[in-house]
Amino acid sequence: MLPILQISADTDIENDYRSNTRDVNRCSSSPCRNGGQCTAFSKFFVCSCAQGFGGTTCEVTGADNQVPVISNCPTQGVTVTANAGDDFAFVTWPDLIVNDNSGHVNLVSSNGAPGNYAVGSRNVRYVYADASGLSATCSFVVTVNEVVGNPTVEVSLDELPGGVFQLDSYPGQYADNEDMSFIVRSNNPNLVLQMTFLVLDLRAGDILQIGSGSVIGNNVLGTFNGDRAPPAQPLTSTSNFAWCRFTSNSDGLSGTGFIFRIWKIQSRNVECFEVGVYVMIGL
Ligand SMILES: [Ca+2]
Ligand SMILES: [Ca+2]
Repeated sequence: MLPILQISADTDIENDYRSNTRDVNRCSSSPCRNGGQCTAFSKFFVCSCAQGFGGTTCEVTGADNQVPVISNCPTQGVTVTANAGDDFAFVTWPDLIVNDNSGHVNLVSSNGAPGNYAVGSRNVRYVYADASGLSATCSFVVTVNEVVGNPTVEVSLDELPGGVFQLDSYPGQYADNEDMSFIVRSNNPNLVLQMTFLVLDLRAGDILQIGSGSVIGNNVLGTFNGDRAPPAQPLTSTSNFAWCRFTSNSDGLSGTGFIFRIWKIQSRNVECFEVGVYVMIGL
């Protein structure tokens, strides 16, 4: 930490330039006391005082001339990616470690704290000061990035040749960081949809969710991952819409995904009216 520079009283630099400057070494009289380092200018000198000394000539003892030090400011910034579908994310950073030679620092101001932040970037700034008013600042940028997910794909079951719903990568393994949402509808509002698993091959943390209706995330009929066998009984929607959302994590572990068959039935009636095949393409 650099000591605070103390400037002598005669600091009229402009006049200094205008006058016929005599070649006088302003440090020749060793004006800086208590071990201070003198720097000479043509009409004044500057003392760089040793720790614990202050004043123009370092004559003041017991002075605090050391600014506080913040040792873990995240100057490179803090960046978080929001969960899929969210326009905010929880952002946190370590408690700042602030030290001062006096042993005491106070938080003067701050404009941020760990918590939820909206998508985008903003500056966060902390200012700490010691009892002498010497301050240290930690500023950094908090950034929340939005997941640019695939748009929800809505299809009519009538358009589907065969009723099989599967990842386009099947039988290969699905990729990391997938986030796909689909809505399947029957064009007949009097019919509901029934779904039966043919394959369920996911790894822990990779999740397939199936629900009733046309709002992704509402009226969940089942949530499946690698730890859970597919249900023996079909899943049945309560309207002519059903949705599914598949997300995979970033652990590099994947399976072949899933296949399920979708049927249109009359409500509370297991009679099959029609079967379609749907293969997810181009996601
Ligand atoms: Ca200090
Ligand atoms: Ca995985």
